[in-house]
Amino acid sequence: KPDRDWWRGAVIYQIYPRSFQDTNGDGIGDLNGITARLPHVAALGVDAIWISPFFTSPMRDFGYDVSNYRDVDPIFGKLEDFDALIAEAHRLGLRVMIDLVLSHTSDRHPWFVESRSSRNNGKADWYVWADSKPDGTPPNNWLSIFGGSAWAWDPTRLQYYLHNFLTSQPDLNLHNPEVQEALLAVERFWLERGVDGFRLDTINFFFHDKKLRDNPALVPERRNASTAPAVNPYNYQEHLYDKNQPENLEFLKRFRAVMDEFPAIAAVGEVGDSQRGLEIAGEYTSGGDKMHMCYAFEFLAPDPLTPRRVAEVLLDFQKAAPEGWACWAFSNHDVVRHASRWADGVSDYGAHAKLLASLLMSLRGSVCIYQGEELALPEAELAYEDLQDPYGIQFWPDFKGRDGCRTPMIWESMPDGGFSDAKPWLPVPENHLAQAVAVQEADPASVMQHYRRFLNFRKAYPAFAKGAIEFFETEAPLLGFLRTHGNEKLLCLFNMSEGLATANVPTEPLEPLEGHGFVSEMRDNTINLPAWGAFFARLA
Ligand code: TEU
Ligand code: CA
Repeated sequence: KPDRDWWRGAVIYQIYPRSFQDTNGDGIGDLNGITARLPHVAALGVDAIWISPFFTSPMRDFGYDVSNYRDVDPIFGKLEDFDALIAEAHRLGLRVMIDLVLSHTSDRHPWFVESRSSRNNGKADWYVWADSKPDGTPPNNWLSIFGGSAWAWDPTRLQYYLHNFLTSQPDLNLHNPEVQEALLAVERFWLERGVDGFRLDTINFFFHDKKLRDNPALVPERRNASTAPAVNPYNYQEHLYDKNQPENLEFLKRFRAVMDEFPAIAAVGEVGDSQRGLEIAGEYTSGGDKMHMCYAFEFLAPDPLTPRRVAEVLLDFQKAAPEGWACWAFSNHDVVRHASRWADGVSDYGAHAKLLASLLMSLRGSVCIYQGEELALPEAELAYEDLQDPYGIQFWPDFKGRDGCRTPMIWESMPDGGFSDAKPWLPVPENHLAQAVAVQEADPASVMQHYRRFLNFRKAYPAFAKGAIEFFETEAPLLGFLRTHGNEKLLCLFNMSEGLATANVPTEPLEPLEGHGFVSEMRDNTINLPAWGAFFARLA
């Protein structure tokens, strides 16, 4: 009988297909490359993979601009290659989640080509079109995340169209029921093809205010927990009308109803909002009739990861939605790799990476880990000439874009990292080579082996995946919490610093757990944690 609840507390491995493994010598990763490397992913002990978009695309935003939802881009392969990928993943016990980008399409999508061709064609209302203001300026003050107004002028319709991201990523008009039907048909297409779930891109951007009201003026203090760079004015606008609209709940329910026609499908929705992200994530995952999980941005932001911050974020989420379910991540294809982002004051990078991995996988919620994170890869330093990401090109040098976390995966310690025989689409940094999979495979003390060990340890105690969480009053650098599930009560302690730390824990009998890879010293109820140390025990 299918495990409908598999997603709760699942660990999902994110694959960025362009940079995982090239098999046909064009310098770009492909689906066959993913299939070939799945044993590495399975050996880590994760539950599922999420593959960033591989659909037909002009690649202005590297696949997040889709021009055909029902086919594989020739750069990545063919539909048959995807079928083979699923089959191999399932054989290895991995579920497959694909990344659907339903909020916008590419401007090359036939829907948009038709929509922009006149004001009265069959798809005229499939995108968000509006007249200019009398002085010719855009309909309102909404901003694009990637810079400038969220409106672009179309010289044929003599109207503006909405784009929350690039001008080549026009926003679909989900207020139009035909658009909703078309998107649900795409969902069904992939479910019938055998996927186990979805990562849904930018789900809080699906609807805009129909009256196109202006957002409030920019306020500098507004910025918080944002992954977008400070130089971007988008950060300082209060997004009342361009996203997060109430109509979204009904569409998410329709999307869920289709998933529920199939056994054991799950979706993680990406909620991009630096002001109300947790609240919205909670709303979208409550009630059991919308998203299963929401991907929140809190730990992707540059804010240092302190014990207090971890507790605050988890408690805020719990308060916003006691029934909700979050999916936490420290790194992804959009932000500076956390090994570098949180490197201030760190000298033992390996120990730091192991502690963070264990903390992430001990939190209440599901978890996404991003390719290369298991190797503790640092952010790649790229020259302007190497940049591919339009976002980085737009805001350089104040913001360097997203290429630094998208460089190729490192398999072997050789100049191309074992990624490709050709010149890779982004350079392989020389300082990544010593951290190759093959190198870490041979070293039992490596970060990669720690991910394996910890994932294996985590599986033995269901409280990690499903349990409630309760924080202790601990002082920095210590973070402590209890995970409780049925009779199982786990105490988790983390030393988030490079110095020694001492903790006094409850007087109940403690049974220290083993197999997680950390060593600490317990005398009575006093525990001495070494630098970046962790301690796990079962409470009687
Ligand atoms: O990201 C949504 C999003 O909000 C990001 O723009 C984020 O704020 C930014 O990248 C942080 O640097 C998703 C995808 O993850 C991203 O790769 C796409 O570019 C974007 O949607 C548009 O589809
Ligand atoms: Ca290739």
